[in-house]
Amino acid sequence: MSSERNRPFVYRVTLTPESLAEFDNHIVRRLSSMRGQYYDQLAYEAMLAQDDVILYEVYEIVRPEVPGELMTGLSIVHPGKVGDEYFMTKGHFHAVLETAEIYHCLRGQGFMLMETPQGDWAIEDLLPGNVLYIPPYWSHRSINTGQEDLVTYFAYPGHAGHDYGTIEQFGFRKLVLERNGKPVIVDNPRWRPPEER
Ligand code: PAN
Ligand code: ZN
Repeated sequence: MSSERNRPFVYRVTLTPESLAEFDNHIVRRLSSMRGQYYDQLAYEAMLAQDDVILYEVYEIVRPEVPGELMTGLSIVHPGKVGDEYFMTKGHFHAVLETAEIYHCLRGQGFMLMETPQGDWAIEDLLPGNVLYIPPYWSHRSINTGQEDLVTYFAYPGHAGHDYGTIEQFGFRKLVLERNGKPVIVDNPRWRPPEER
């Protein structure tokens, strides 16, 4: 395949088993890889004792990690909650902060939570048909608030890289929780402003 990939190529995002088999990488993130990330740690441990469920999956078309290339693929966050906090991705800054990303929502419903190193934050709807443009410097986490898979198509620069450490340590400034059957945005008690870190 790789030699063919120095020429234009097509792949599909139809989510059929055949189309998913066209991707180079399939990354599976389970509950056990998110220790410390959900605010209700008792709910987390109780759930993990039952089953190490799959929270989300990523299908990637791998390209050289250099400026000028694009990393593209599908992100699929499954429906569910840990306590009253919705299933979500780990979230990250790009290692090269000066790199943007686009997400095109194909299915499901949810949010993208975003934050800058200075602590500015934003949240946008992920709904079918929406294209979200994430400018350079904004970390991002997708959150599934619906009853079905939240499927997004992403594209970002080949050299962007991923920095998970800051988010692992402090989380995002906000949490998205379910209250009376609806998503609400609340402060994350674990978060600290940059000057206090
Ligand atoms: C996406 C994400 C994907 C999984 O490809 O990597 O949605 O989220 P985490 O990487 O936070 O686990 C992307 O934003 N790449 O840069
Ligand atoms: Zn990214």
